[in-house]
Amino acid sequence: MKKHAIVIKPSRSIYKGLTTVRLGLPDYNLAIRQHENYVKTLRGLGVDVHVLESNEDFPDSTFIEDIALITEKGAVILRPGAVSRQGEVAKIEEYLNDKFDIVGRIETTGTVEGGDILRIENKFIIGLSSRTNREGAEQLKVMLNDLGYEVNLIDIKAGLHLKSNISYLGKNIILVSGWLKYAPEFSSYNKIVLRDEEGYAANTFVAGGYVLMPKNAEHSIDVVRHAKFLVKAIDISEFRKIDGGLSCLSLRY
Ligand code: CIR
Repeated sequence: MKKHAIVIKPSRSIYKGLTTVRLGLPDYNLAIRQHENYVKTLRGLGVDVHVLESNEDFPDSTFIEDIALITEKGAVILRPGAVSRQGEVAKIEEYLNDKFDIVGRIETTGTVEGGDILRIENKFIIGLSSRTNREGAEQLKVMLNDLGYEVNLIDIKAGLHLKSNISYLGKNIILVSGWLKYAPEFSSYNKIVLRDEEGYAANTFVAGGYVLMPKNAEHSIDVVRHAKFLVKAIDISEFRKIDGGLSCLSLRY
């Protein structure tokens, strides 16, 4: 089980974050409180969380998952497809350099965002999206294959990232919504399917034996509990306003 996480505090410019939804502008003070609660919740579940100071020049920099990938065999520095996010990498690279064996970097003109990298046991599935291009995905595939992991690529049919609509909960079970419930690439998994209106709740992860779920996704929480999982619900309303889900707020390893 992943026992460690790195997070970055939200920046004051969070209201300028990229978004595809019309839920209003995030409130900085509330985002800070929700972020503190996210950290507290993870710590309460036994995760050792390292909190990095905010990266004020970058409104989306709290979504640290998009910038790097950490595996038990080494880390990869990613290269976001969103041009406004590419400068986020320097600060994280500096931090990770000291702590991890950096096995590679996605080089221009390849792009990969962590939201498009789904890990299922020893397999990685990389989504080709508006943020992750084939060149970047192929670069990452070579690096991960060299480390001994299996890698498959999948075309994203809808949503910002692959993981916007899917998470792996363990024991061959995936949580899915939207187009992914029909994707043949996932036909061999047992599925917990969420309603499309709460599709964002499919972006999550397991920590300390609990599935983290967004607080206002009540139907989804019931569905996951019904499937015999323990659920910890937390409020991330301010991050949702700029397309952020539970997984993108931390880099877990
Ligand atoms: C962006 O558009 O890049 C941010 N506003 C949201 C990133 C969310 N990242 C993720 O789901 N992995």
